[in-house]
Amino acid sequence: MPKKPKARSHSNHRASRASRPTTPASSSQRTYTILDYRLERPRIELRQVRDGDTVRYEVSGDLSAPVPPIRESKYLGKQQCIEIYRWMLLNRKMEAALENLYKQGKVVGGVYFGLGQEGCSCASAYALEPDEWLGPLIRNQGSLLVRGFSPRDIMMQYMARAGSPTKGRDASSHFGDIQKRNVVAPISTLGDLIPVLAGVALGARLQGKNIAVMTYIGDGGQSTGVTYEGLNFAAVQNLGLVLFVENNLWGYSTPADMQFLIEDLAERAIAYGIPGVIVDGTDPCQVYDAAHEACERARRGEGPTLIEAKMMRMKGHAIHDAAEYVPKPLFEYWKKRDPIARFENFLVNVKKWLTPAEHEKLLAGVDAQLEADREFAVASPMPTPESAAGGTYCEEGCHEVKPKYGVPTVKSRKAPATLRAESAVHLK
Ligand SMILES: Cc1ncc(C[n+]2csc(CCOP(=O)(O)OP(=O)(O)O)c2C)c(N)n1
Ligand SMILES: [Mg+2]
Repeated sequence: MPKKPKARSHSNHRASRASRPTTPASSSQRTYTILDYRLERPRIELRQVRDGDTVRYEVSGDLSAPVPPIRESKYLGKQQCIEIYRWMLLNRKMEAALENLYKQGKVVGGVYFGLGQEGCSCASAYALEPDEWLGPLIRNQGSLLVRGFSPRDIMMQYMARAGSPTKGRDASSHFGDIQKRNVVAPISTLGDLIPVLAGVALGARLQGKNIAVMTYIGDGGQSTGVTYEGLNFAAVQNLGLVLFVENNLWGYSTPADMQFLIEDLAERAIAYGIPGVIVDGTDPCQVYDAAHEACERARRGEGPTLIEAKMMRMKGHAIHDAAEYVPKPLFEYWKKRDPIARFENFLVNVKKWLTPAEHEKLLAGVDAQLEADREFAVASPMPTPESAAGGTYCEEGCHEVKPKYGVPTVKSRKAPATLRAESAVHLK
């Protein structure tokens, strides 16, 4: 029997708010708490400089700060860390293969990369249970791998092959799987995934189960109205939404410094009355720990969490963008904080969980898998012209939506007399 969600009274609900202020009786000042897992707080600023008609950015701050170590996880053991590392490698090497396929003219449309963000994508999705849900964005190809899509699925999708998840009818990242992998297809309109995922959590609750649902938004997309609406809805309904704000310092060519004035986007959690957490997005252990704690909170029916992951988009917005507007010293600073190189050092040299020989074997295994998938994808056929009118996401008959977690626990009821009277007034 699925566990029934705990009934909650209004007052319980208020008490569970994790970002409630503390106000000493003698003070008129309130303080709020934002958990910050980072071992380093970069102090770097960008300044826009105008030279006639051209605009460029200058960077200042402590660019020679020492690189922080990986923060040991409270929850992950040896095997799990190695698994996450493998997903990160597969993510990076798959994207390198996609770049080559693009240069060979085999990709239809553009290609998006998550270079520098692999630790965040992979370690966050790793915290979900198989029956929970993910709503990825363009930078989260690593999350897709963790949820069970293979590199060949993603390669075929970009090459618009008949065997791709959308059968060659969408050549970009708009694909998911609501039957097996519980992945909601990315929605390009930034922020729109948030209310959709909140709705998934609500649907599961109506079927008697509190689940964690995870989605992402960038530093730019976080300022959209629908982000506010979706997260606020999840907050007041105590829905198990885990929202990763991937602050990669750029939205297209606009630096984060020109998008918002607050220091940390996690601070916005305070306005929703939910916990806000900051992690170093280049440290998979920090990402996982924050994601795991947020998922556990979600499963207890305590509501959403906003996690800001700080990192850097190490390429342009997509393959067409050479990112020349990004100051070179900023790239150099973040290159030293490469998530894969640092996690490798952690596993091989610090923890000694992988011998150099085991590490080589792991790398060779990833390369072999990618080569086999690349060959399969390249050899796979394009869709036939006569199939063009078929469905992109589904075929006739697949619209039947069955409850996944149980029979809905809410039956249709007659509205209370007060509500009926109210709607009668509105309708006049
Ligand atoms: C509502 C909306 N506005 C604008 C766009 C166009 N757009 C696509 S990606 C992007 C930049 C997003 O930046 P950010 O949210 O920081 O994510 P990142 O690309 O850095 O991961 C914009 C403006 C969009 N897709 N949706
Ligand atoms: Mg961004």
